[in-house]
Amino acid sequence: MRINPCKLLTSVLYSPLFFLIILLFNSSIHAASEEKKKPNIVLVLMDNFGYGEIGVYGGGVMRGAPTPNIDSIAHEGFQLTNYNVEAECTPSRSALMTGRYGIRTRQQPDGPPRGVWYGITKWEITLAEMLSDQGYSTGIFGKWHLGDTEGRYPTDQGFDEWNGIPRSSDRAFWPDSNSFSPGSHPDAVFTHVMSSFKGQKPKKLEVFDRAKRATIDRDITDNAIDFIKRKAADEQPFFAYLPYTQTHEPVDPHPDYYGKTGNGSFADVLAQTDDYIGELLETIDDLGLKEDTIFIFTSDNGREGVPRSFGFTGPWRSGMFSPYEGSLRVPFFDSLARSDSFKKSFQ
Ligand SMILES: [Ca+2]
Repeated sequence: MRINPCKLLTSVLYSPLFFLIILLFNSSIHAASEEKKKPNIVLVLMDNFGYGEIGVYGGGVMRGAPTPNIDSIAHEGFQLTNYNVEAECTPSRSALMTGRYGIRTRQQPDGPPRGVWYGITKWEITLAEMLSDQGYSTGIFGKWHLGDTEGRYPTDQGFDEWNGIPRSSDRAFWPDSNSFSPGSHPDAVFTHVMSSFKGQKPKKLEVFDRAKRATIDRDITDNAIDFIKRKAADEQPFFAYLPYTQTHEPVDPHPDYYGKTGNGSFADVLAQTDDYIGELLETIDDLGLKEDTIFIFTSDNGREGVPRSFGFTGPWRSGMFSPYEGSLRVPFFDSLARSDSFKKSFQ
């Protein structure tokens, strides 16, 4: 492992989820020590997704779409009611990946050229790197948002494979906008869906426009399921990170879900997401991995900060970008590996 103990100890460490994963990892190793198995980890990270969306937090049906599959994670494992993150996408994801305060990971530009400085500093030690050092296969399927230049893509920061978008979802507005001016600024370029393997330069796939926007979470689910099945066949412990995208603006449901709930696009995406989570849980169960897999569902920050936009923070004030709980207090579920032996290790 490439940890410098002095540097680590003297750093200010932050992300509660980062440490929870390490705690769960160690506890599950202990619980499964007789079998000498390492627990698989599936981490679903929602985007701009508030405290009040899921059924067990008072959302679900009240938000226009029941969420039985996501609720089931809380029923079988545990649910946190005061889990806190940072106020927007990049710092929150940076803290999650490194365990450090987002501001310490150098993800903010100091000035032009923006692209050179944008993203986690290359020498930061990520969760994916730590798990790789423990023999895990690591895959990210979805939105990275922690660097979009050479050396700062997910497969430069510890992940074995990636399929998704490097930046944020609002870039999907650009290709379909008649006010977009190509060449007006060096950064005025369309985002592409990208894919890469560790050690390779990422390939650009489709342009990330509104049509692609509506189907990308389906792709994320399919790619993650494919990854999980491949690693299960190889009996390889895995870390599957799924940063879903479609609850961030623009909220465009998949065509299969558009209008399905009759309660608007956000409810359609909520129903869609719950079905995708159901597919992931069913895949894990069908592969016989239920006892060996930690399944986490949470969000990078609360609802969209734009007042006209979608989302619900439950009883908490305001939304993302703010210092209030509507921004910082988000849903969190953990399956606790859904195994009796694992649960006993906490008793
Ligand atoms: Ca976000």
